[in-house]
Amino acid sequence: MSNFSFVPEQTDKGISRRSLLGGAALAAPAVAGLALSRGGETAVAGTNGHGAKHAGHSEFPHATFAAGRTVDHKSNGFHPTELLRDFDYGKTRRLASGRVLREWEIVAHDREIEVAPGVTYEAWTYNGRVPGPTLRAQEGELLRVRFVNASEHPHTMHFHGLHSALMDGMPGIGENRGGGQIEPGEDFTYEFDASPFGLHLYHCHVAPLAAHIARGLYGAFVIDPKAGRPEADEMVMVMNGFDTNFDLANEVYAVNTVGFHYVDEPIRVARRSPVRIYLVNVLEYDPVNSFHIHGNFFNYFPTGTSLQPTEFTDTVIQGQAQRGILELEFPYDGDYMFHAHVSEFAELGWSGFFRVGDPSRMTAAAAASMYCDLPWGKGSPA
Ligand SMILES: [Cu+2]
Repeated sequence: MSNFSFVPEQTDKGISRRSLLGGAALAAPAVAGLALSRGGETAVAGTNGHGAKHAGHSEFPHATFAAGRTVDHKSNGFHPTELLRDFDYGKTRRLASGRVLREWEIVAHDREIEVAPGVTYEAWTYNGRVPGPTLRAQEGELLRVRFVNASEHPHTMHFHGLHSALMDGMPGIGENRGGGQIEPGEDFTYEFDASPFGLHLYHCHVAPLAAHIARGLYGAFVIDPKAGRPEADEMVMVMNGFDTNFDLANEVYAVNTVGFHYVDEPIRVARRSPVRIYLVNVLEYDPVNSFHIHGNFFNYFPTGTSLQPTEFTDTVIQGQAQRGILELEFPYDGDYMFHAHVSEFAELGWSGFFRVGDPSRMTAAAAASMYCDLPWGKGSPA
């Protein structure tokens, strides 16, 4: 693995995430089986990112954790490709006032999930998945979320949005009215108006907060404007990470939990057709995250609270809980990478591809431009 010859950093809690890029990590039990490789081969020194590296069983000389292996989606109980376009609209009924009441039931469970091939993590989940369901409502509705805590730990659901303190999912507030911290076996129903329209999130707010969030208790929360948004192929991307050895730094980075999933299964989209991405950053232990797309630009709507974009760009930075809506179209067929432009995150799983139309119709120039910017395609960093 001399192509990724970082010097392993020893911490008092064991091996750090940087050592994963070396190979010393293979000795760490919590990350056993996690190896960074390129396509069908292990990393080789002296590659130039083009040419000979196209050999191997995979289509691309892309990075992955363990060539030819994927996580067991069935045992995880969720599949990142399906989760991408899975919006949970709950159940609705019309109240006597004529207003729509929208209801969900969310259950917290402790559950082991596989975040990279062979790398399991003792997650805490909403409805058994990480991220939790993408709750979707329309501006002005009355929302009711019955939260049942079937976990062995106390949790809450803290929504971003406009609501009263009692509905804030905040330990210590409203404890005498059934709210605040929800103990194992207890339940509580949050009720609030769908406001403001935009892209929000929810997460547990029990201390230690970083641990409760990092374990997987978060999800996206979409409130559509009354008039809706223009028709598009819509998808949700929750940028997250996993501290698999509990040293307060992440070993695996991803969009929708499974590192390199959208490299192994590129996201299929139609050419010259609107795509809308609901992008949320919930990453713990790192101050910023980012999203960058190759060969394209997008309109960016921070928090989705305005119908006017603030920026036309190819890269956006988000701190934790920042989120925004991206709108774009792909003018050319082919495979287009998207990844964190924090190269370390990209190399540890936060990378993927869009597969536009028929990739066999892409030009040689397009193919070259796709690969020459790979952070791991420039030879040894040493
Ligand atoms: Cu919690």
